[in-house]
Amino acid sequence: MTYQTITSETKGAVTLITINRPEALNALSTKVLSDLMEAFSVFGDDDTQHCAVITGSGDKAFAAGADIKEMVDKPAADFFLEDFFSGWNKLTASIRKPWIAAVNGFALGGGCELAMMADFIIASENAKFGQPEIKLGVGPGMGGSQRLTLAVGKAKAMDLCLTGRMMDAEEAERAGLVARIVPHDKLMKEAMKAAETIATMPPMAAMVNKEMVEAAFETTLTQGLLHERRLFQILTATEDKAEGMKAFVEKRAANWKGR
Ligand code: CO8
Repeated sequence: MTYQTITSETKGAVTLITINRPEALNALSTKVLSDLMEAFSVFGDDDTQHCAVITGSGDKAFAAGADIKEMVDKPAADFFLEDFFSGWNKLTASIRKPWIAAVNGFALGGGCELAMMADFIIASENAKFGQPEIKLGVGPGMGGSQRLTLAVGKAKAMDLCLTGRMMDAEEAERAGLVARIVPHDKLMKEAMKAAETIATMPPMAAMVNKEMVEAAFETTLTQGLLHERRLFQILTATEDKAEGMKAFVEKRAANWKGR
């Protein structure tokens, strides 16, 4: 499959997706969204692929936001009638397998929002995060006001959204936005290593663990605990549960069936 604005390659059981518009700091145009939709659909349908990594091409940016040049002359009615940006919600909802954002530089506006859609973020020490949309006369449109607030709390989310300032990798990690910071030149190696580790896990259990954690953002503690317990109980019916526990007792490596 060839794409106009991204590349997608399989490396063993990991799919590496790279936003490839370095001349526009990987700005997220409508075409990037449709290419990502296609690439993630291929990833989801491929039984040999168990984790994905998304990053930005070049050394400077993961993605510097939604494509401002695409929005500058667009009438308000078109934003509404097209339900502009709603495709990003569909994209996120459609990805059932784990995926990691490897943030190599600017992750601003929609770029920060895309990174937050991933299951977790591994950041280069050069990464910079922000929601600077206020400086354009708008606000986050791809989930930033919600996901950032859930990730870092009201105080910092308000600070970032209202001042439009950027947060460096250290601050982002302290705030809980980023899972790990790695040296810039080791970013892809470390992100791929994390993805490869996930890809060695029993695939249904990986999908279910993702769903369990996601539920924490959607529901009450009582409902979430029940949801977790039921999912746990469903996993106990899998061949991989039988194999995983038997392999532990027999002190050998497990041989996953993926069901
Ligand atoms: N969209 C389009 N092009 C961009 C974008 C972008 N978001 N960001 C950078 N570019 C382009 C520049 O225009 C420039 O192109 P050219 O060479 O043709 O002039 C090229 O990338 C390089 O950028 P700079 O020269 O600006 O590079 P600098 O190193 O000087 O600055 C920055 C880097 C600080 C990242 C700067 O480019 C910048 O501030 N970018 C914009 C960041 C931003 O505001 N992002 C938020 C965008 S809006 C959004 O994401 C959600 C909007 C929600 C709207 C809701 C409506 C319903």
